Amino acid sequence: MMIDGFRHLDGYLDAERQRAYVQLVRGVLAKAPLYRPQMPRSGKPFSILMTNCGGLGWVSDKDGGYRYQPHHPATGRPWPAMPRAFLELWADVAGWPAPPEACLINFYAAGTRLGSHVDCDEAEMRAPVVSVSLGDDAIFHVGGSKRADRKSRMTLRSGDVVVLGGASRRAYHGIDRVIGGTSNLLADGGRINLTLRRVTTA
Ligand code: MD6
Ligand code: FE
Repeated sequence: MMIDGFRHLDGYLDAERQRAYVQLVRGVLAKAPLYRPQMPRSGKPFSILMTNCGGLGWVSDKDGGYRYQPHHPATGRPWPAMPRAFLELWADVAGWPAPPEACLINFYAAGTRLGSHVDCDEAEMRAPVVSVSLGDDAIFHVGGSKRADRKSRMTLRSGDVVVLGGASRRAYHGIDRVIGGTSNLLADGGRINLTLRRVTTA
């Protein structure tokens, strides 16, 4: 039984909208380049690259740990504005009255993974997180509120949207593997994941 509040909207974005999203992401990257975050304390580099758009962005480094901040850690500049299409997607699927404040952009080269985690750095934990997959297929897992809870696994394909709301908002989830050569959307392969988040309770 899948945890309450989890939704997988299979094929939500058609090919044309996927291409439009990639162009929007490229526009963000031109102002806010991908960078490699570090684990808190150990300073171990992430295997995925990140950037953000919106008023706040999620960052992590050795000394500061996991947090939201209004500027890019490498350039010091404010994050680029969130594209209107991302705000509209949130309005269409999130079921939450306030707009998202952060869009974390993750880039995965083929073969990379993201360890099991709970997104819990947001003050507003009642709002869902909305996720968009672009590019190569990924094996995604979602379990329960305890790390050891039984996990369900599914393939996230380009154009899929996932909503983690309700109880699933506090569920462990992650990416086991990105499978190279499964999509032509990104010229150089790999996978982009967008996660739209409400951060503050204001
Ligand atoms: C990914 N997604 O799909 C990683 N987090 O690459 C997440 O970590 C995630 O898909 C919160 C809500 C939905 C997600
Ligand atoms: Fe997550």
